[in-house]
Amino acid sequence: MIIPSVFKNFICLEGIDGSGKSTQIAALEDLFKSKGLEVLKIREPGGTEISEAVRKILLDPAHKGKMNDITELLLYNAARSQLIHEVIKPALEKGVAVLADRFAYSTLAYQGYGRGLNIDMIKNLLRITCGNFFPNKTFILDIDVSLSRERQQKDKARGKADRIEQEKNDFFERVAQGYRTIAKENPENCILLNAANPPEDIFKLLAAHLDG
Ligand code: Z5A
Repeated sequence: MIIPSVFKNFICLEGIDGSGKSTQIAALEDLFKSKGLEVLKIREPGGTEISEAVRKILLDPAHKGKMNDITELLLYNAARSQLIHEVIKPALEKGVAVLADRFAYSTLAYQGYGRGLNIDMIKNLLRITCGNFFPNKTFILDIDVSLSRERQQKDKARGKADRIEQEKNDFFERVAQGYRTIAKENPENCILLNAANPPEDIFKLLAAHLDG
């Protein structure tokens, strides 16, 4: 674990694009609400005026081939820092459950394993960015790159691919493998789920882990 987690109801979903994070978060939101909990859904990068502005810079296809890897790393963390201080911290301190579509492990997977930046340097940066705020449980949706691509193509509602989505398959292979490594190295707070299964089956497993 990069940072010991303090808040029980801070849950994160991770995985490559199209692995089904949003689908599982919607089901998780229904479950939490049915238990009478107040729920806040967030997605990274984004969630505040400043973080959304940073998101635009990060994902703009016009910046393809121009953005330096360290610039990218710092921008993701700048967006995250703002989101933590403006939104996540006040919510958790009020007892609201926070459901995150991506958090710090995305940076380790994409900028660390995907781009090849130094893993220990990224972990140190994440400690600075996150302070005490780290998910209590992270569910990593594990999917083959080919299946994730298939799902994206079927998704007619999607517009033009963003800067990160335009990366080649070998980048996403490294990211997917990185997520498996993260799950293996952090068994106390990471659960790897097979995202090729039907959404209802994935959710049953996910919900069972919440009780444990
Ligand atoms: N990024 C980074 O590099 N570093 C960082 O620190 C952070 C992020 C925080 C943000 O993308 C990009 O930034 C992301 C990583 C990078 N880039 N990539 N690639 P985003 O926010 O725009 O989008 P996303 O998070 O990557 O993914 P998404 O499009 O929202 O996908 P998803 O939430 O994982 O999947 P979904 O929308 O739930 O499902 C996709 C489709 O599959 C949809 O049609 C579903 O109906 C279907 N689906 C879902 N589950 C299933 C199952 N189980 N079976 C069959 N079909 C399914």
